[in-house]
Amino acid sequence: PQTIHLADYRPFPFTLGEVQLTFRLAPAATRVLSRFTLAPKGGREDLVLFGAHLRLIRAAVNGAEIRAEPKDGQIRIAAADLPEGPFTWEAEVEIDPAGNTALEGLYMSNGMYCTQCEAEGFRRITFYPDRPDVMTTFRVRIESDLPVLLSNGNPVAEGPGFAEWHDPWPKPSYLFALVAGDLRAHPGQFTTRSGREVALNIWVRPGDEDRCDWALTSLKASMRWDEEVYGREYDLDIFNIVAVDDFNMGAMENKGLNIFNSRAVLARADTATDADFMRIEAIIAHEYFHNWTGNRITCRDWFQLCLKEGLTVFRDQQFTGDLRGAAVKRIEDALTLRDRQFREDTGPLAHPVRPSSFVEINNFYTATVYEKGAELIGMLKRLVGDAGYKAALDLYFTRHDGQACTLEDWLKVFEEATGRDLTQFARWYSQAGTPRLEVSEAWDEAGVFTLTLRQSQPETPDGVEKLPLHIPVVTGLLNPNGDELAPSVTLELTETEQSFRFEGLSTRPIASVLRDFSAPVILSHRQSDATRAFLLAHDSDPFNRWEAGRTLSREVLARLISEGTPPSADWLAAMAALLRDESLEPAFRALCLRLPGEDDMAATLAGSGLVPDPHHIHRARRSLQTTLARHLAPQLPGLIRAMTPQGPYSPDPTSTGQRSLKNMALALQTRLDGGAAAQSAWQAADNMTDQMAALACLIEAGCAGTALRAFEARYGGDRLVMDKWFMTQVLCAPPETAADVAEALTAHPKFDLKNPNRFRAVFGALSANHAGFHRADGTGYRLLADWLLRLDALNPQTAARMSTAFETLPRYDADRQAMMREELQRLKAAPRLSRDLGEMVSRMLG
Ligand code: HT7
Ligand code: ZN
Repeated sequence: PQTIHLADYRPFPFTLGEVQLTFRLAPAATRVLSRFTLAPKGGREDLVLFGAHLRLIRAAVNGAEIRAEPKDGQIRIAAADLPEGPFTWEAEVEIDPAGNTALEGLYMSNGMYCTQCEAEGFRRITFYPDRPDVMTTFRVRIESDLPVLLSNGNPVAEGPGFAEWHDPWPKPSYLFALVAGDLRAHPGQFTTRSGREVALNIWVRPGDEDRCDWALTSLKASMRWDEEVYGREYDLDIFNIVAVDDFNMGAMENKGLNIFNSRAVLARADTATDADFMRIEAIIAHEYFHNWTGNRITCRDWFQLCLKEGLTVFRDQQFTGDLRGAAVKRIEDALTLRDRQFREDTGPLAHPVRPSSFVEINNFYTATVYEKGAELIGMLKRLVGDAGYKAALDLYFTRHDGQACTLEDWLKVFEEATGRDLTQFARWYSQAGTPRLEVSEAWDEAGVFTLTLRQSQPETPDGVEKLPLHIPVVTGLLNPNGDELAPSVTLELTETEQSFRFEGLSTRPIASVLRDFSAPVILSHRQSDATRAFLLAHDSDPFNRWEAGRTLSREVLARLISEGTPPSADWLAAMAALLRDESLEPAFRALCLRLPGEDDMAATLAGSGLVPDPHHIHRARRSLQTTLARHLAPQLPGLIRAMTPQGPYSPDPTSTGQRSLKNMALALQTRLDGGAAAQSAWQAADNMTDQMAALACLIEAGCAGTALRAFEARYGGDRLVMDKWFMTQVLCAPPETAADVAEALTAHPKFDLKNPNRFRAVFGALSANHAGFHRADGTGYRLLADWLLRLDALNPQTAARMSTAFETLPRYDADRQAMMREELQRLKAAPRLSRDLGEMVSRMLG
């Protein structure tokens, strides 16, 4: 397969006029008629139009039929065969939405037509310059007897069997969308700050109308927030959201017609958990925010993906922080970053935030592009300050509206708006790998405290030479009595090693470094347990307060794993004190109580040169939980009672935080009573959050048979809730049986290989069950590889994404590595392996 390189970028040599599309919908034989003008930008060049899985019926230039030969996914018409000036291109193609299981292009889901065009799905709809830097307006006619016919922009005409839409905003083809089906609207309305009346609709399948309220509330909150915080208004008369069951990712920001995985839209107290409600709120916001950061200003080419994704993730994180509390949000984001992005960055799939080559772009919708991309925006904001950030964003929106941009354009607006030189900062975009930041301290009795910061960059598979990065390190100093000595400062580390002096101090301070997780680095700062406990009790920076506790817990667990050392009384006392401290938000206390996960511990051990044993880690973590539970036993029942919100279910931040602390306490209690409290919680649960928490405890306690049967009987017909039923059984299964449970579930009549949510429920859970997936006999590896092969034949994108379960291969012992390699080799050798999965497997094999 061909590798695409950033360095090979060439502008498209023609300017496009408005695109006219007519769709004559039929499940297995939809006709698509396209028509647009092309004007050479100067010079004479071949015309290249991409197309895949299309049956060409007819093509014409300036009305005259031509013989076009599709070859290797494109039609090329030699410059000599084209008119000299502007000309019109027309084509008619036939496509098969019902047979499209890849869920890219136009496909069918439960009798409904829908599209997914990012990144290169439009070429499965018609021949087109399917690249993000070709922007134009679209006029669309849909012919079908289905009652609801939607496309981008504003509706312009409708009648029996047809509808017409016009999108006045120039857009690239990846933002095109079409939906047709028997759908019901949950309507709403929004008035923009300049007085534009916008009709809002959440479109769902009949029966799902009562699960749309939360999505609509979240949408309105997002629209208001973007006006207030970024000064960005919505720009059409209508905004439609459609829920689809079969979908490869979370959602898609098509102009004026967002298409969502139904799990990222539908929620009701009895079907969705707090985590679901929060995820929906964040994804609705994310897709809506793309209207400006992605749609009005898009990417020149797919190497610039983080330009829209990093920025939009940063914006949705800010939104959630404003709505739900910035401290807890920052901790959750750091946890996600470390779990997913650090994991990617330390393995064979490491790549820079702006990659320089790819085989299949769908493989680069990664934690690095999204989450690390967002961290880079956060660092920029920190370096230029809030006012500088605002000035830069205002300049970005005015200068680049309607354009397809690069990261150079983005950094330039920051340089011009703030006068800062970002040449060194730009290295963050091209250097893969998680930097390490070592901190050492010196104190001299003359009252000078010196912090020495040293950065190092790991080697990564691309072999790129690493240069020092520009790292903002927010730092505070505390007095031994716990008071702050001065406001936090941002130390700017630009050399490999730099020392920063703090003078005129009367006593040796306690340093709180990398506050608010001000850079995506691995911090190594040798501090005693007593110092960490002090910071856990006193740090005014909530992130570092949590981080001190986290580091303590990680070290306690690491010592238990590697030396069998039981936890110190100090750690147990610190945890108990924290739990009792009612001045702390419940959500924060729950986060502090959460022990590092098994995968996290495997990464920690591997990072210190040890070979992690998944079973040993599992046993040690369980035993630490039990010890902690015993120590906290007197507090647990009271906490479970006190943290049960009264009144009807609400996903507000306070109730959500209370439930998370309550269910954390329930999990600990289960370590002591074998599931008795969980049994009562299961009976009493009046919402899905509590139900799922109790069910997980019952499975872990080995007494969930009745509950699982009752759950299935009650929710058997509910797709999204049944995903939870599939997922939780595998996730919470003991390591010895997780793969068997997963395999048995694939024989369940409701297991559906064509539905990515269901596949992810079973196999995402298997790879997340760390010790279960890494079972010593290799059954976890084999089962996943078997099913990846089956899925790849239908849906390469999701198969490739799920294959990342193997990305941690280099961490483990020789036997496990050999077994993982064997499975990857087996995949690689499979006939008809997709380009998507093929690229991932090759990269993981190195
Ligand atoms: N921009 C979108 C990324 C995307 C996608 C979404 C759904 C299905 C397939 C997809 N391929 C790429 C989603 C986002 O980041 O908002
Ligand atoms: Zn996005």
